[in-house]
Amino acid sequence: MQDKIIEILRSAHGYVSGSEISEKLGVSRQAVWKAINLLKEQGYEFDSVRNKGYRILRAPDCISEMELKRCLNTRIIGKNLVVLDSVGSTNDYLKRLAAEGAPNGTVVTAREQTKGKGRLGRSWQTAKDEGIAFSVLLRPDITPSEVSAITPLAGLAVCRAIREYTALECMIKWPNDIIVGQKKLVGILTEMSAEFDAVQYVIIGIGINVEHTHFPEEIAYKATSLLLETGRHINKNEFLACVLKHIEDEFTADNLELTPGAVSEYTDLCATVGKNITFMRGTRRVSGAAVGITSRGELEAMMSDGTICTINSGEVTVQGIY
Ligand code: BT5
Repeated sequence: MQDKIIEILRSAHGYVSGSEISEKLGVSRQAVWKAINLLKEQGYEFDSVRNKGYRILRAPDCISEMELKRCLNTRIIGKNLVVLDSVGSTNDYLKRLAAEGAPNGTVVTAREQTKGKGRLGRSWQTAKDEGIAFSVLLRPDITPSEVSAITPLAGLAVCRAIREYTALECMIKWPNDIIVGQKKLVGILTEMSAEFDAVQYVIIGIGINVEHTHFPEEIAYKATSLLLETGRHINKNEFLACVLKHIEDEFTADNLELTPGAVSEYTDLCATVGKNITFMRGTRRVSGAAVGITSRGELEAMMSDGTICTINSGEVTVQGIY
């Protein structure tokens, strides 16, 4: 009923009285009043005038199921949508749903994560309503060796969405960060469940810093947010819908390789390519120059002897970036 009330108020020019709403919905005025109070709790603000009725002043700033659904323009990604107030990790929550058979494209997002995860046991900080944290479930028909393209494809989609929505010239730090200048704006954590030679599902978890003006001391030197970079507040629901649309456009192809066009776009947006890097080769840390990206999303490095080495995972340190 709450979504219907919002629809009625949005399509009206001016105020709509409680009795008009209750008539339209076939419910009591008391029920309308209760629903309006619930909407207030979710962050909606109304102007209510005696003898005139209600008018929406403001939709919530925070991620809200109703607002996000209103903005969504996708066919698959987010059609099954779970919006939580608080969760340990959206990736872990979605893993449980995936095990219970949740469909391809299911999205879990939360206003707050209390145990947000980075890679290799590291943590991801998401204070309430400051960032956007969400996870997308994919059930692609691929083998585990093809999974390496997923994080770069997701990075490309998020980078495009940020550029389109905010005009910010963000770049990708291979394989899973989006940066502005030398600071991290977005982190991506891809996890998969595979059996023998088949991938059962993949979960792409994405954390975007949006409203932060301060970060905990240990990451303050290397973290940034959309607000810090643009000086502007954005509508989080509209922006997340835009990111999900770009993710859908990237992941609806059967083949999860980067097309030649995507390789060239990624290379242009990749802050790692063209830089000196160090990375682990077996048990040794070696250095080289990042020269390109393969169609599987791997990083190519030229070694001092002129040979090309392909890196598909692990820690890469880029000279000049955190
Ligand atoms: C990542 O790992 O960057 C992956 C982050 C993925 C977060 C999303 S949020 C939704 C979903 N649910 C989850 O539980 N996780 C995913 P990594 O490359 O390992 O980077 C982690 C490191 O980034 C930390 O050790 C910190 O140094 C730094 N860091 C933590 N929080 C940050 C933040 N908000 N902004 C910038 N840097 C941060």
